[in-house]
Amino acid sequence: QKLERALQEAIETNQLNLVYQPQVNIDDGSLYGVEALARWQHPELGFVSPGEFIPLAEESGLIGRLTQWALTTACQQMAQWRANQVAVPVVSINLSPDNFHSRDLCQTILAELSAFNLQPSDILLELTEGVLLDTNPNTMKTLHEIHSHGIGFSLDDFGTGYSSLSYLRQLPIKELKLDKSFVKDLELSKTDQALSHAVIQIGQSLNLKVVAEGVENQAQLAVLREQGYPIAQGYLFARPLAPAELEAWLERSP
Ligand code: G
Ligand code: G
Ligand code: NA
Ligand code: MN
Repeated sequence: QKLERALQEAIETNQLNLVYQPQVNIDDGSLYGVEALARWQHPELGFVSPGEFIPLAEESGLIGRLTQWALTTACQQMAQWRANQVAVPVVSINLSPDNFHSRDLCQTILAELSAFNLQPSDILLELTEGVLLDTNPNTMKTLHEIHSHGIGFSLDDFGTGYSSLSYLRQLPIKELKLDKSFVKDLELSKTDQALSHAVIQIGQSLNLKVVAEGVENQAQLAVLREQGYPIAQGYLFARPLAPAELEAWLERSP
């Protein structure tokens, strides 16, 4: 309850910030895009992890405002990078299932793009299976409405939980993210190698971009490259970075 109040205040007073994790083209190491991830540094409580405050935002009905804040902040940052000729091709923003219950999610997103003079292709929206399992009638309608404006979706944490292949038929998805649990022991586990292979096959057959998450070492990257993965994200390349850190990272990268 106390934390809930604090989170509400954090959203209102801009106490949250976004960090951006690079996603790299495996071929040449160039930047494919970045994923925006929320961080919360509370003046007394210190660092509160998103694993704690995102579920809290979802349970307490604050997720609509948190997402609105994330959309504004990410779009503003993207516009600033564009103005300063910092080459960030696209920013991925995480959405929660409840965001699709709002009747004006699509309008909200279009308004942010317009306010910062961005194109629909400048952002990508990350969905989790929770969105797909949702039986709220507004969810599919909103998803297709957003898609009709040329905004793309990425399916996060692919391969975990209940994410099923039939979603790939129903949904306007352009990207899959292989969950990091499959990458963790990839260089050691024949089973995980078989599974990551199956996922890239699906992606290639359906013409989807496939991003491998949680890549931490060269051995994992070698397996992914061999299997034909085009894009990777993980500590091997960079942790999630503050904007100035990302700019410095870009100066050093190919
Ligand atoms: O950054 P980290 O990997 O610790 O994030 C933990 C979890 O919080 C991940 O599942 C991530 O998707 C989620 N998360 C981080 N930032 C946001 C956000 O802005 N919105 C939503 N909905 N989830 C987020
Ligand atoms: O649920 P989602 O996939 O959005 O969560 C991304 C989370 O993974 C973030 O909290 C981010 O900090 C974390 N992350 C990013 N790169 C790595 C990595 O290489 N290894 C591990 N273990 N976690 C990572
Ligand atoms: Na994500
Ligand atoms: Mn993920």
